[in-house]
Amino acid sequence: MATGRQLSTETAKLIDDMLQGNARALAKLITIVEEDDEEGYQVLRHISPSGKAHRVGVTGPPGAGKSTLVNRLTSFARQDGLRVGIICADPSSPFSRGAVLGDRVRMKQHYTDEGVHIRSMSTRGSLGGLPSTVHGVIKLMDASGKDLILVETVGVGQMELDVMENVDTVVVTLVPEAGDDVQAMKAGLMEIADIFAVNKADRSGAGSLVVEIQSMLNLVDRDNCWTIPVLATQAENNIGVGELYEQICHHRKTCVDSGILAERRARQRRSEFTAVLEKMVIQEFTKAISSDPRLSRYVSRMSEGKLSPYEAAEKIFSTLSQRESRNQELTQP
Ligand SMILES: Nc1nc2c(ncn2[C@@H]2O[C@H](COP(=O)(O)OP(=O)(O)OP(=O)(O)O)[C@@H](O)[C@H]2O)c(=O)[nH]1
Ligand SMILES: [Mg+2]
Repeated sequence: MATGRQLSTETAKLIDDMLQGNARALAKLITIVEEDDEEGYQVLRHISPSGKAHRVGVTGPPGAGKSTLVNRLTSFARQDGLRVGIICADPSSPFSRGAVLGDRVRMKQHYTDEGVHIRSMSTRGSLGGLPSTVHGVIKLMDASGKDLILVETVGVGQMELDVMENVDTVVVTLVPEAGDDVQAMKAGLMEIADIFAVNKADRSGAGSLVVEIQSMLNLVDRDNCWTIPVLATQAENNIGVGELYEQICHHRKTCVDSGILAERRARQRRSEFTAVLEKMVIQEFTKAISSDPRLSRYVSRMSEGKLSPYEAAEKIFSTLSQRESRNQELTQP
């Protein structure tokens, strides 16, 4: 990571265009950030997101109706005059095969709306969820002036935690018939949900699931300034989605007023800082190791099992630290 490097003129122009509201420039910048290389790093370094956008995660089991809900929520937000960014997980996971095509159909009306930017992201690299670059994409959408950013994830496992790291409000979508899967996921979902939507409430069992979640919530100790609502929705028929939209806005306001949003943002900044630092350190070390036969030898001996990974890392770390302090002594007047 050559931190001193400047942006290429071409990318600098894209950033200018994006700030003027150019959707193609935003799309291109997202691609650059998704690549997760030097240029992507430079883009994220040069943009300054306002942090104004409300980031909402919509998560839940495959096929729960998340995209249909996102589509409906987008319509409500557009009626309020908000500019919307949508990020959805690409169907490289076996759960959501064909989702992109499906999402295109479900979100058809918004594809031609200039106030809406829809982006599917590949799930490569992270199990079942969005890649780590999702945070960068959220920042780009924020910098481009979106007021609401909806992030849809297929919520199984580690994913919910990733979503929570990057958003302000988490909507967990469940369906009546999900049965045992839901049972297994519930404990984890209780921890992260700010709002529950029991979707497909046109089917039987929705009412009892709402009651069940409410009684489970009574046992969980969460922020006392926010009571987690459990709503029955029918995304398909646009029933209950208006109330969900209102609760999302209400949650935002509560978080701002109580200082919870500031806390969440501080946590997000810390984790971003750690991630950037980790990446820099690893890149610097990798470069130093490959250009120094003595250090490379530690790595080979470690691979051969002659040195433990701990010993190899310690030896390399102390060699490089000593070298750094010698350099500092030499450069001191
Ligand atoms: N009966 C009923 N079907 C619904 C409702 N909402 C969505 N669906 C249907 O459920 C199916 C899945 O909807 P999606 O919105 O693609 O669900 P998803 O959670 O985004 O799915 P993945 O992204 O593949 O995990 C579609 O056929 C929808 O038409 C609802 O309220 N009731
Ligand atoms: Mg979907």
